[in-house]
Parts: sequence; structure tokens; C-alpha cells
Amino acid sequence: MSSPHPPLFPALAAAPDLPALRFGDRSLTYAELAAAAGSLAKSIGSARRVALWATPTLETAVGVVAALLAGVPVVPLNPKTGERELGHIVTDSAPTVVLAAPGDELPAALGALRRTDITLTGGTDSPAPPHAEPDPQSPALVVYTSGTTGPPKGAVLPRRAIATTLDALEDAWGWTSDDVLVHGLPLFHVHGLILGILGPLRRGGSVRHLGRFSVEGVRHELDHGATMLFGVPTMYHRIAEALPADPALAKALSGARILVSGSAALPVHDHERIAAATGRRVIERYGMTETLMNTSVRADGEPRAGTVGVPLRGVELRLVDEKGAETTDPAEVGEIEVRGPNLFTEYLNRPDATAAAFTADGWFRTGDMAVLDADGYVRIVGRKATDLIKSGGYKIGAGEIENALLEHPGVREAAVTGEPDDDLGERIVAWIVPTDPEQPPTDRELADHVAAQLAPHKRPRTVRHLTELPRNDMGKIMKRSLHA
Ligand code: MCA
Ligand code: AMP
Repeated sequence: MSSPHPPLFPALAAAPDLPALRFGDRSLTYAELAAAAGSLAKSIGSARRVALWATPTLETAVGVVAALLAGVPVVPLNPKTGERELGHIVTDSAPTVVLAAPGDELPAALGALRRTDITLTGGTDSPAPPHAEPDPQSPALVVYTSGTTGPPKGAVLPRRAIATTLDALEDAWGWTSDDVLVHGLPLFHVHGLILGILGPLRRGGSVRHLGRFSVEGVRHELDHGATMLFGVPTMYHRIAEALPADPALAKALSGARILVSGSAALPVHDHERIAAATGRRVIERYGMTETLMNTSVRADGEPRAGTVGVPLRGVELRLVDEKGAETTDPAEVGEIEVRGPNLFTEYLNRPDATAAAFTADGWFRTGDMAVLDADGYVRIVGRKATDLIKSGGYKIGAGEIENALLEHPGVREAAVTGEPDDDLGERIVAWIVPTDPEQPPTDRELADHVAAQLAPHKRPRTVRHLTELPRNDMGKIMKRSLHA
């Protein structure tokens, strides 16, 4: 079947013998990936939407490529998602099939879906992609992301957004088929899955996934041919902490072509410690689930600590004041708005939220506050909503945690805030008024409750007890006075 649109992954057909994916001691060449994903694509071709049990394994990578080849939108699921959150995502996205590695046990919330095992052998028939490349506007992935209140929303990402963002990063980073990426990011978010798996595959290069992040794993892969590292600031913080006692780590990092950080702000202190020990400057890029990548320091540009670089090719970026007018003085703090082919199309089933996210002329409101250096470098200074917490690179809405805490019988009132944390960037703090002050729930009980309902990374790391929450005359909780 011929198609007027170029394929997302030309290397599947063009570079059969080159390595594509490696997870631990299991790997696939492009020909093997084309065969495995191609045959899976045939078996899911009629599905309306598929869910993907996104463990940090080779199967997840094959599953997402198969769905993309089939032109079936795929919803990556965090396998640690708790009952309530998983129930919401499945009801909201209504997949008909769930893709999982053979032997993976799936929770009851997925029981009604047809299960298709992801196998790594493709059978003997044609390894070529079975379907023509779909329309670039058609949905590729639905990725769930937290807001300040309510359950997570599904951002619908079209194929053109993925192609655009990955090609803009090729331009900014000089990313080629010779690059070998190493990372240990989770595979149910944009950073780990789209940049970290689909990125190398679009370039015809390769990726080695660590299964889970470790400083030792990074050192080993950079010592054995890896050229690029992707990580969230927590990972770079752990690298910076390990460097003084680990000269081999410094040597491995100094040999990398490019070290990239994103998902949250990289503290200047960690940036400088890594630069001092390795002679290499970590490059920061700035993105969002809804927009994919917006800006980056360029590989051939000046790596300026504390900035996220300049707008990527094809991305329009401006700062606006509270009234939505473009700031005339770029040195003044304003909200970042972006426009371009890298953007999502909508929040699934949420026309209200979609409409609220865009201006009348199509700019997306990021909620991130920034200033511009005179030469256009973007400096993010904070977020508009204090109720969005970034912990370990994960975006977490205070409201969803408050709702989960309020369901615990030992909690009468609850407020959730983020506090600075050297390792996580921000740590989740729960302020609670116990139902029975004589017998308050333990911190562990509350953390387990949130982990079981929502996800482990949303659990409070600190719990503080109060006799009442500070409220204004309207009864609204005054979060800013909590920390005071
Ligand atoms: C601990 N655990 C629990 C509990 N306590 N499980 C259940 N109940 C509990 N009460 C488990 C955890 O599940 C985990 O299991 C282990 O204990 C340790 O977890 P944790 O303490 O959370 O680990 P951590 O040290 O906090 O993790 C740091 C991290 C992680 C590795 C940096 O935060 C991470 O992977 N962050 C990446 C986030 C990311 O990719 N964001 C991208 C989205 P186990 O050990 O088995 O796992 S942002 C994005 O995509 C945009 C577009 C962008 O710009 O990039
Ligand atoms: P998410 O919705 O999980 O995709 O997270 C997107 C948010 O992460 C953005 O709106 C920013 O607040 C933050 N973010 C991503 N990259 C960076 C970065 N390099 N520096 C500062 N914040 C970042």
C-alpha cells in the first residue's frame, strides 16, 4: 500500500541490521523490531484504541511501535497506578485492547479488555509495516497528565506533533543515527517514551534502557559506547552527589556527546558540580505533555545554566501579562504561551478544559512563568499555579491528593503543598486535621493509601498535623500561610 505521507520510522525498512533497542541483555535490530511490531500491528489493526501496560521493558517499546504502525491510538499506563486512578483512565480513554508482556499480571480494572501479549518474534511473513502511514493529524498517543484539581486529563498527541518535536531536536542537538542513547526513565510519559524511545528510532539510532535508573548503569553504558544521556534533575542530582567519590563516572560523562536534562528545573548547583567534575555542561530543554518540546539549549549554542535555551524550530513562544497581552519588556516575568505543530489537539472528552487551555488565536497557555534574556534564552522562574507540584520530574496536582486523603476515615481536613527538596526538587507535604486527634493515622498509612489509590510517586513524603487549617473569610484554605 503506498501512502502520501512519509513513515514515522524510516529505519524500520532502511536499516535492517542496525541495533535499535536494548534493555539489559535483550535487544532487537531494526529488522527484528519491524517483524515483531509489524505482526503485532496486524493483530490490533481493528482496535479503536489500545492500552499499553508500560513496564520499563523491551515489550513496551515494541507495543508502542506496533500501535503506531497500525495507526491505532495508544494509551500508556503506569503499571504502578493505583485503583482509583487506573479506573478513571480506563473509563475515560475506553480502550478495547490491552497490550502487555506475556506473564504480566493485570489488575481487575483492565479485566474487561481483550488482552494481546507482546511477543518479540514476528513470525515469518512480511516484516514490512502492514499499514500505510496514517494522516499526520490523526492521534498517536493519549498521555495522562495531572491538573491542579480533579483526575488526570488525557492529552491527545497527533502523529505530526511527535514527528515535529523529534525532528526539531535533531536540529537542536545534532542528533543522528550514530547516537546511542542511555536512560532509565519511566515509559508512560513523554520524556521516557516519546523522546527516549521514539526519538532514537526516528533517527535510526539506538537506545539502551537501564530498566531502572542507577548511577552505575549510566556509568557503564557511557563507558561502552553510549553517546547521549537523558534524565530528570533528580537523576542528575544523584550523579552530582556520586561524582566526588567516583572518578570513573566523571570520565564516562566527559566522554558523552551530549547530556540532556528536562521535566523540571535543573538546580544551578548540580549543573555546576557536574561541569566542574566532567568539563561537560548539561543541556536543558523545556517541554510539557501537551506541547512536547518547546525550547532547548542547542548543542552548538552557549549552554547557559539556569535557562532552558531558545525556542525549537517551528515553535512560536511569547510571554504574556495577567491580562493576556504580550509583555513589551521581555525582562519582565510573564506566562509562557506557545504555538506550533508540536502541540496536542485536545484533552480527551474535555472540550471545556481544551478551550480553557488555548487563547482565541491558538496559543497554548503553559502556566509556566518566565523571563527572556536579551538574546532570547528562556529563564523559567516558576509556575502560575502553586497547586501543581513537580516531584522527581513528575507533575502532580495537589487537588487529586487532597481528595484521596479526604477519603481516608482518619482524615477530617487535608491540604497538600510542595516543599523544596534537594533530591526531588519538590516533596509532597500533606497537612491534615485528624478525625480523632488522640489516634491520628500514621504517616505510613496515609502514604500507602495515596499510593494504592493514585500512584506511589504521588504519596506524601511528609505529613504534618494541625488542629485546623488556616482559611480566609470565604472558607478557602490559605496554603501560603501553612508554611509560615
Ligand atoms: C515507596 N514505594 C511504594 C511506597 N513507597 N510503593 C507503594 N506504596 C508505597 N507507600 C516504591 C516506589 O513505587 C518505588 O518502587 C520505590 O518504592 C522507590 O520509589 P520512590 O521513592 O518514588 O523513588 P524515587 O527515589 O522518588 O524516584 C526518583 C526517580 C523517579 C527515579 C527520579 O522520580 C523518576 O523516575 N522520575 C521520572 C519522572 C518522569 O519521567 N517525568 C517525565 C514527565 P520501584 O523502586 O520498584 O520503582 S514530564 C514530561 O514528560 C515532560 C514532557 C518533560 O518535559 O519531560
Ligand atoms: P508534564 O506536564 O508532566 O509534562 O510537565 C510539564 C512541566 O514540567 C512544564 O510545564 C514545566 O513546568 C516543567 N518543566 C519541563 N521541563 C522543564 C525544564 N527544563 N525546566 C523547568 N521546568 C520544566
